[in-house]
Amino acid sequence: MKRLFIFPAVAIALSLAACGGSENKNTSTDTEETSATETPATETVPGIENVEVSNTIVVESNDQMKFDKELLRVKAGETVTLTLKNVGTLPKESMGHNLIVLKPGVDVATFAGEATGAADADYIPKTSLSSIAAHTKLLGPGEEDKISFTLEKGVYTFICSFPGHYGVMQGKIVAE
Ligand SMILES: [Cu+2]
Repeated sequence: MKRLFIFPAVAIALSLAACGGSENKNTSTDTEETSATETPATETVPGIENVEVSNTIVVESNDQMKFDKELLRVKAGETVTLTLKNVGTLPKESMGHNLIVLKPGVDVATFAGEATGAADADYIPKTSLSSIAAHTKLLGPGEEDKISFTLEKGVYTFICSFPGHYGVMQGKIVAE
């Protein structure tokens, strides 16, 4: 309940700040504690120690909007062969799947938003090609696609870019 009473005070403080008023003697101290420290460059991926290193990967996708693997571990600098299978039966137009490996540091939500607008390009947004390390084509039921690529050391996020899927269809590839 306290929040309800604090709120108007914050609103007043904000409006004073917005006006650039000279009477800012009560400058709030609570803004200072929000200075977050950046996460370290080497991301740790919980559970990756239980995954075998393999550069030959088969991932299944299904009508439940799921990948059957969410953690992959590969040798950096060597060719990775990845096969994506769509083992579902629903039509491609409503339950198509692909697998896109994003470069480290790419904002997943932003990328997925761009992809949603790229229906005519199988949800591979031409405006964001520089964010993509590798990708399969968009698969309908019973289809599969095999791709080869090489990753430098790092942690990569992979997603399905079909609209609405990336939230649950995503995982990590650790190249080491
Ligand atoms: Cu999908």
